[in-house]
Amino acid sequence: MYGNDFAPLLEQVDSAERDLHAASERTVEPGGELQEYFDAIVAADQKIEPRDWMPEAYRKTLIRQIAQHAHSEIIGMQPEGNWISRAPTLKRKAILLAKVQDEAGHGLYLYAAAETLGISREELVEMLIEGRQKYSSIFNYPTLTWADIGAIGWLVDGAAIVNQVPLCRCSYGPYARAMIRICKEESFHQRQGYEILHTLSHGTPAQREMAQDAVNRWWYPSLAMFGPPDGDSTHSERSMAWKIKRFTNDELRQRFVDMCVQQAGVLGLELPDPGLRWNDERGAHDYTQPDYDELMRVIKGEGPCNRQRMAHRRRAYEDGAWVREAAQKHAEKKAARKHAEKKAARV
Ligand code: FAQ
Repeated sequence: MYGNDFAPLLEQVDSAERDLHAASERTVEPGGELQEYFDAIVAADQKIEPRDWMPEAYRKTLIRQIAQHAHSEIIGMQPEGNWISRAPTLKRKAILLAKVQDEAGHGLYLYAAAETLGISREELVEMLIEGRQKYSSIFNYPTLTWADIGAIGWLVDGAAIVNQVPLCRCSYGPYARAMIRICKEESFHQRQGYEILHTLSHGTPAQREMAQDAVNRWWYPSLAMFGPPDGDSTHSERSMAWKIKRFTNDELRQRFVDMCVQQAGVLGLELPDPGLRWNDERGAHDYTQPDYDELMRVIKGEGPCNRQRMAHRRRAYEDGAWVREAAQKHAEKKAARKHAEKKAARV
């Protein structure tokens, strides 16, 4: 039922994990300048770790990308959370609840990975709330029907996996390790969305129509998730030289299109692109590009739901202030008690 493109993605994650272990057993001879050592580690496909020297621009790029990724996971809970109380069955509700909780977990791994670069979680959350850091454009579109939950799983999680499997080989150790764990979970997310759409597309004519409508609305925003075309991508060249990114935005977008065509066939749904066709010469599908002006407008805050998403996030942050204060006081009391016990044991 799933088509044949899911297993290879998971195999790639397993292979990245094996290579990560193997690389940690190879030694790179230290010596020379710090920059030379950094370059040698990256060239040898070993990992830069938090204790290692790294160029300031590398550190800043990682903070920007990992933070944007973490914020996306947390804001991404909103469009799906919208359907938890309206899921059609108890089973669907339990699955969706678990998925949304997984996204929260991904956000936490990623904030923790960013913190290893010398920035605190409080600073990162404040930067999001003040609009100084971004989150993925995709989460500024509304979820109008239950089929949108299927389309998010299939297309949005699908695009996320295609983008993130190569990040399992990122040169920064904490990010690469977080991505291995996240990708294993994301592959389930994609399957659950696919399964929702499969059920709807094989249901009543009204259900089928709902599934097709959702795919029509989510297709181009999902293509835009991969970022601007290579010619307009400001960070790709440098990020690829540092082996943070392993493929360009356009390469990954193409990979996603090729994967979806086969899976749409199994679903019996159409991808809403009259220009979509196999190109023998390129060994890939030709397709219509998403509207990149729309992408830029959404990134700048002009998407259909930007204001709503940010208002909700700010409110949640303010409402949670008492929990953070209570947890902080509890931690202080615990530390003081431990300190007193240690002191008493010494006398
Ligand atoms: N949205 O030079 P590039 C998920 C910005 S997680 C917003 O090409 P780069 C799981 C970019 O930041 C989805 N902004 O940038 C889930 C830069 O701005 P700046 C998130 C975008 O970094 C599923 C400028 O445009 N995934 O879905 C977007 O080399 C379901 C120039 O672009 C990640 O974050 C965009 N779509 O490449 C959760 C993966 N595209 O900072 C819940 C990690 C570009 O200069 C439910 N990130 N920009 O002002 C990446 O792989 C990269 O950061 C890219 C962008 C590929 C997104």
